[in-house]
Amino acid sequence: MTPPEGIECGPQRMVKALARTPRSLAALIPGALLALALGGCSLKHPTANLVSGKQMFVAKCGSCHTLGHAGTTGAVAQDVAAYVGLVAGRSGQDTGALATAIPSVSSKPAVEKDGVVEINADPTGQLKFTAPSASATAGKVTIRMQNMSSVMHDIAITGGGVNMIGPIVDNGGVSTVTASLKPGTYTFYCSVDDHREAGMEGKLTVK
Ligand SMILES: [Cu+2]
Repeated sequence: MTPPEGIECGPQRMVKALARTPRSLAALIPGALLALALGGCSLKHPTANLVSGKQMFVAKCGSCHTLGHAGTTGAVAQDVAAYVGLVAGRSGQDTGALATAIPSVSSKPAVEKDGVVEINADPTGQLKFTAPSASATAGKVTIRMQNMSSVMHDIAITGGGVNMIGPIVDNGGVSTVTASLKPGTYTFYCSVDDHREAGMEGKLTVK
């Protein structure tokens, strides 16, 4: 069967791709080639909808990452594609260099000091706050969130009739909300996209 226009495959293509690949990526290549070999040249994939994947790549990633096949312009996406191709069909967790590629940021409950609770965004860009939970004394409380990453976040609080959302910030920006809080349990979260669902939320206990 001849592959559809725009889709290259076969051993020669793989050798060419390997020759162009930076040495740092070489370790990823056997797995990526295996995935290609298993996937053949068709658009069928055992676990993913490739058409939907391309549409989402162009809509959400294409402004920053080049992928010739998708016709997008920006910085090179080969590394991203190689990683995703390697792990997409696999279960379990990354091992070796990949396991430690994203540094884990210390995460401990935030405690209010002089009316301010500091809950920062994960500086590596993960959808996490640096505190999984927080506590404060009743009264005027400011939640201060600094975001050193390039992923846009805000800080928001909800509960007990309080609903406040701070400004969206990135690259070192600070987002704050200030509210008069009675004793009780509140939820702090990031309201950007689906960050809250992804894990950017926690409980604020006020006593
Ligand atoms: Cu966020």
